[in-house]
Amino acid sequence: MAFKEADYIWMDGEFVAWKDAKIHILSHVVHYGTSVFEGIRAYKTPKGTAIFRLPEHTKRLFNSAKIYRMEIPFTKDELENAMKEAIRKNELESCYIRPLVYRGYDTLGVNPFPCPVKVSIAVWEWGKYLGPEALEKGVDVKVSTWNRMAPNTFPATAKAGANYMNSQLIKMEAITEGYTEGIALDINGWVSEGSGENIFVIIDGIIYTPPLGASVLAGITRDSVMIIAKEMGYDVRESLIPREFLYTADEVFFTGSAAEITPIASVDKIAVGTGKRGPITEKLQKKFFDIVEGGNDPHNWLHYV
Ligand code: PPE
Repeated sequence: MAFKEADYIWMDGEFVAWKDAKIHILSHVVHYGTSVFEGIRAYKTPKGTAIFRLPEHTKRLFNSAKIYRMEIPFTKDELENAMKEAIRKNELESCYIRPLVYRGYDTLGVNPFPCPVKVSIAVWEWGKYLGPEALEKGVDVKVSTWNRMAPNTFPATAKAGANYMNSQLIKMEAITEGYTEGIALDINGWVSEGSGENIFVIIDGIIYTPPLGASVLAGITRDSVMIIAKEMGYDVRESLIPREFLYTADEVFFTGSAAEITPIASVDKIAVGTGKRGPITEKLQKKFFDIVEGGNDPHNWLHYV
């Protein structure tokens, strides 16, 4: 699944050709993982291309940078305009947007302060994250032998590149063993999240998701689904989730900008419910896509480019 390359990438205020979007091998980020980033989708709607919850993503990017003492040399407005411009410049109707803030080239050594803070924005067409049939059929997952990071080690609510080394361990183990994705427990053994998704569990009509204290990213899709579900009349609870609920739940699904709302068909080869997409998951998906693709947007979550 190689890139569907676009034409231009925005780097520090200018557009460069996709193939020329390069940095020096001794950039701080290459050696020490010194980056924070975002993942955002823009959808084709009846009224044109729109970016989903752009200010919320931009805010999270700036907060991630703040945690790592990186001063972004652009304003939020400038970056939001650059994201829109990148979509127009590449003439994309729908795409994924990847803003990246990183420490560049100056000197090596752990101390990052001498290295300049750089910013890039790439956009490209990205299909269904967990496979073309995942949204309808669901995915088979395993509980990872790897835990999510402990509190006060790697900050989980910062979307930092380095956190994704943990995600890669979870993902590689899952793939190697024939699963599509892994679910990590937190350091105390409670359900945390997927390698790149938040998780929801439905039991007797009540919708549960782990609290932010369970080493999860404060997902923007997670937040959107909680809002939508409450509006649809469901009882939505942030609650510690014991591992075994994954096996006995009626429905389990992932959320994420890339994964959208993806049902989970089985966990550790135990079928979730009937082993098919559950009815509440389907209703939430329908509502979500009615907003992002249908353009029926009561919350003003769509930002037209
Ligand atoms: N947890 C993790 C660890 C995570 O990476 C994501 C997004 C989420 C939860 C969901 O957050 P949100 O997108 O705000 O709803 N993962 C991004 C990167 C995936 C990748 O492979 O790269 C994404 O979905 O864009």
